[in-house]
Amino acid sequence: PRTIYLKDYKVPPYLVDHVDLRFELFEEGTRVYNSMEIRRNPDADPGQPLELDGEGLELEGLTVNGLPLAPSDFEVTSGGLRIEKVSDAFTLGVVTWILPQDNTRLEGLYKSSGMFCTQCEAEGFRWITYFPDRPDIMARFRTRVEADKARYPILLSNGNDVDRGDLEDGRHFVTWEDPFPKPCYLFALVAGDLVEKRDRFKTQSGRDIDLRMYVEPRNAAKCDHALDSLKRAMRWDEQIYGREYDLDIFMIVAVDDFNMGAMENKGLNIFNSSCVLASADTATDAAFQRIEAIVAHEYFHNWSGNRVTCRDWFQLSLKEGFTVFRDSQFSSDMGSPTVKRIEDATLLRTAQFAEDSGPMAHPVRPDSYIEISNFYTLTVYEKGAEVVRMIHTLLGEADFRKGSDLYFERHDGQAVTTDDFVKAMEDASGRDLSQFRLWYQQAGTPVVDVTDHYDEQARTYTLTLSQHVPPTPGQSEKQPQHIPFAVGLIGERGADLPLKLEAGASDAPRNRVLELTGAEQTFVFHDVAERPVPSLLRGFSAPVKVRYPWSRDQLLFLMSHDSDGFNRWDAGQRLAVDVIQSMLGQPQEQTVDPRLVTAFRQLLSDTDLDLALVAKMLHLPSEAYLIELSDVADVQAIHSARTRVLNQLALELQDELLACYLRNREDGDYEPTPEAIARRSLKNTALGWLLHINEEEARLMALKQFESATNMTDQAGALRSLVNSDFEADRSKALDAFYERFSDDPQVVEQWFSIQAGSPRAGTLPAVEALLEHPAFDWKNPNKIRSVIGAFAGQNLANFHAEDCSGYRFLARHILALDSTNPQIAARLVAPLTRWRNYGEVYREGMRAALEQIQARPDLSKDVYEVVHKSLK
Ligand code: HT7
Ligand code: ZN
Repeated sequence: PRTIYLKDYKVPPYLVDHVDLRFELFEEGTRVYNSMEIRRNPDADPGQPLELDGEGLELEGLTVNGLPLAPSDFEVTSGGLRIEKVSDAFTLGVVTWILPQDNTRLEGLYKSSGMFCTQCEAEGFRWITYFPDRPDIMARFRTRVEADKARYPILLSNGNDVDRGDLEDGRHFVTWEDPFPKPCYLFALVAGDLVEKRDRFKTQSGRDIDLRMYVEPRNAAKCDHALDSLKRAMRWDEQIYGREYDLDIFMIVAVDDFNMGAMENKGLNIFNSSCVLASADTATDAAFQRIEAIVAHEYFHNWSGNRVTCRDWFQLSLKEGFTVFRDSQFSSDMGSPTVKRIEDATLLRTAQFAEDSGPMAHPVRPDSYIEISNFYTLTVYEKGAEVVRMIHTLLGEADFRKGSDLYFERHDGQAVTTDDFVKAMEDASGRDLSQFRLWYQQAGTPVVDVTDHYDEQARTYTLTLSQHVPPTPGQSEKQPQHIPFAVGLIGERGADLPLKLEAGASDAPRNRVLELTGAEQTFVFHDVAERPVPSLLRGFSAPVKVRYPWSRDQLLFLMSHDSDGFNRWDAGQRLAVDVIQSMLGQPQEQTVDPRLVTAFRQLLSDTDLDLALVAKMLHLPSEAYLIELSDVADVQAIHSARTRVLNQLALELQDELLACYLRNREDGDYEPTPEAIARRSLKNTALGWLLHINEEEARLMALKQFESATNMTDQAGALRSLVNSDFEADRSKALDAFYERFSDDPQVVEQWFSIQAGSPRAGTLPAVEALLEHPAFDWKNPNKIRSVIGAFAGQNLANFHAEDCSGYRFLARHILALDSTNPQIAARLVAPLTRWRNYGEVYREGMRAALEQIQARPDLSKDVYEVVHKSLK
């Protein structure tokens, strides 16, 4: 397969101003009529041939200005269509025949539960018709959809519906016109027998927007939360970014078969059902929060992505990093900012740091790719969002807003680069971000080493920060980056001390963002009356690893005194990591440091603390994070050490856990408010811990909660606790009852699958293999694959990394089977094998053998080839 390089970017030789599409949808196939108004690009070298992308298309007709082209005037190539000689401006007509009903890749036009739908990002439009499928071609689209009226009463596309009517043979049509020029990756079409839920939104300038949500009839009662979230997002984007919605209609559609979470098609967002449908009895708190965030994310793309789009796919983070940053600000404003920050940092430190130190490591703006779908990564999305967040920190709220206003105004209707984004931020603020740009160019997670010195005589406290960025594939030498490093100093009585960078300064802040730009820098704080404990990288102000020789006593002190909620949590995590790591390979009888027990006892008993923060602090670091922290991971040893710590804590704190459970049980109607979510989280964590040690009273409480729960968080919480306990009879009874009750709800069945496949106790390999044979499992549905195979390989690490390597062989076998039906999903499943070099020998060899087995298959898709090949290099 061919590698595409950023350095080879050239402006397109031809532009498309207008596209007229007509879809004739039939059961046996779809005919697509495509008429494009094309003209030569005055900025490109003249005399170039016209090249259009196309995959899996049957060409039925080709005309220029209405006249058929002779076969000798064009060539159908493996990836498209080439016309050697064309005039400066002309209309090209293309007719193609495609088979959406056989499309299992879920790219282009396909069928999901009887409805037609599309997914065109990144390169799906080429599976629909011949077209220059690149984001810097922005055209106006007019789309006429024709289909059988009884089967497909709802026919949708982007923009406004401008015409509709009946046709012969029980068919009908609707014509849609999108006034905004857009790249073809934002094109969408939906046809189906769907119910419509309507709502309205009045914009800040007083325009009325029609909000419409389309779902299968059985899901009609699951739309309210998404529509409410949408209205909150629309209001928030007006207030915080001054962005108003631009069309008269905004549509959301839910589909069951979808490769990712959702898609921001102009005016017609398409969602994976699991990321948009919710009701109290079927969706957990986590799902409610995820839906609010994803609905907002897709809506925010209307400006950050659609009105201003990417010049090429190397610039993906331009829209994704910025939009994730915007959605995280939104979630933070809707709930608890500290908790949101903890969640974002956990994801980054567990999974993005792993990506950044593995064979697929790439910069936020990659330099090359084989298959762009493989670059919808945590680095592009989450690290990209952190990069925007650091700009926000460096510029401050007001200048950041000036920068975003300038960016939207300057580039409205254009396809631009991450550099254009940074330039707008520089121009609006007057700051020089030249060194900062390295965050887009250098892969790898910077490591910041911190040393300190307190001079009692001089009353100075000196912090020395040094940084290095480890080598990554293709980048052996790195330069120092521009790192905003927020700090505080905490005095003996637990208060923040003033931070004076000059002696005698008055009104010193108690929180400061130090700007680390050199390889090593020293910061001296004056008038420091007592030896402080440093609070480093407050709020996780940069996506870096910090190394400082904290003592356990210092961590305990930070856990209870740091005014920065994030660092309070972080101190607890570091302490727990230290304790678990010290138990690796130790005998069973080895006891846990009593100071950790005392700290957790305090957390459980202190009723004045912020409940949401306590709920987070009670979570021990995950096995995945402990693996990421190891140079050579021994998964079984990590699993065993972590389990022993959990068991001992639970045994010692039984009374407090029980009291916490009882205190946080609430009656009344379900509400997904931050306070109620925190209570349920605390209660279910306490229950889980108690069942982990097979506590009989907790067993009865779990059974009662399972039987009487009025919401899915409590129902699934009780089920998960039972499944993770040794009460085998209760576990299988509860699993059967749960399935019986919810078997006709695909989203709940997916939870049922993942609770089992992700459980170290219930999800042994034979049990997981049995789930794949279950009648509700469907190899064509990515959610089902993720909920069984993804949950097993991603969460159930003790069983996946079985020392006989059976987990790896299982995964390799299914990746190979999926490669021919859905290469995007197959390639994503390779991820758990890619970091084989960081594991102990048994694991390492087994993972490598699995990768080699996959690599040996001839005709691998580009998707799987790229990940496997780079992993073995
Ligand atoms: N921008 C969307 C990306 C997406 C996608 C990419 C590749 C293959 C399938 C896909 N479905 C959606 C989603 C987003 O970030 O908002
Ligand atoms: Zn996005």
